[in-house]
Amino acid sequence: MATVELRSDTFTLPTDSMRRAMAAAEVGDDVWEEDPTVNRLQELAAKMVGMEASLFVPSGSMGNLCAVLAHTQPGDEVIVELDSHIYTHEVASGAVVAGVQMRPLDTLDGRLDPAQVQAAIREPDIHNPRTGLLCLENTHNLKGGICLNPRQTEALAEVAHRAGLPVHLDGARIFNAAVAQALDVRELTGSVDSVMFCLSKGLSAPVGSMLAGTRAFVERARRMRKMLGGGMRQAGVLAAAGICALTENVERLAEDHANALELARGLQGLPAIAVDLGRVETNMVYAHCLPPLTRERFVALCLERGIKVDASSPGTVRMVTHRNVSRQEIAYAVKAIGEALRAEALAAVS
Ligand code: TLP
Repeated sequence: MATVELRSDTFTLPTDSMRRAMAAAEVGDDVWEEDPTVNRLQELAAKMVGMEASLFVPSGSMGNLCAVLAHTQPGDEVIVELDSHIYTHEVASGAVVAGVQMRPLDTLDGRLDPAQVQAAIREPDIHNPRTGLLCLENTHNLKGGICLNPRQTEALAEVAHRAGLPVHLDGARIFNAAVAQALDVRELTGSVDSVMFCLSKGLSAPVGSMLAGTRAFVERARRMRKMLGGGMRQAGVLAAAGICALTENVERLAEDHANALELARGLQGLPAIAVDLGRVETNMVYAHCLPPLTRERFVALCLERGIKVDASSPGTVRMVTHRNVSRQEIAYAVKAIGEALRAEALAAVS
């Protein structure tokens, strides 16, 4: 039985052109900043997001941590959204490694409100931690791949900047946000001080993320990357795939978004799950399991039919579309999941 891999866009496999570029890559020692392919990727990435410079990092998590380290002092407070990846899925690295305290703010859909951020900025007082950074996430993973638009990003950045705070954007899927809104990505990054984005998700590179900002910020982040053990040597073989990711695979993200909508439409209205079509803005579909259907049972029903879904959040199941899931596989998943849930519903009443 063929597998339909919907657990994450991190499962994308490198393209043929990436493999060719990797084999042919010119390389050097990147800790010495002498890998020409890494340097080319860093220049390209910085230009694409409208920043002075960028740094190739092994993962999105390391990129976010380097940003937190480079922007803050130990004891600072960092304003984050309650369900943000930085707060929930990075093993408390900000607390452990950067020595910062996270200040999580709850939202309905992942979009922080400027007034809420304003209210969370600490007054200078001997008792208070110093607010040191605002982190945003676009697209917002746990809230369903929801996008911030340029106006929302600017309004949030303005509140932070007025208080002298830098803004870091976890833009792991910032190109999904740009493509979904038919924008140049710079419209989403122009008002923030640093942005991390992943090459290894929908863009299909095997490894790596970029952290971009001012030249001075990137130099601080480079030291932090070295401290964390992320200084790589002949990393040009990986950077070559990253260049393909950015030059060949951005526009096609629209196909993933169309597939996610198709999947959500097909699952909507099935017994025992709830899918909010209004939240399907990019490449993710979250299905809430309604009792008596449990998340574990839903995952098992899918797996019996060769469909792999992600059950890492309580009560919900995540399905992510990407380059290695075709429209035919989406049609198969809709049909197979529909049949399974209808059979379950029938069994429950008989
Ligand atoms: N997200 C992964 C898992 O860690 C949940 C996924 O499968 O979606 N920011 C955001 C918004 C992310 O979604 C991720 C990865 C990261 C940062 C971290 O990137 P990596 O996995 O490269 O460390």
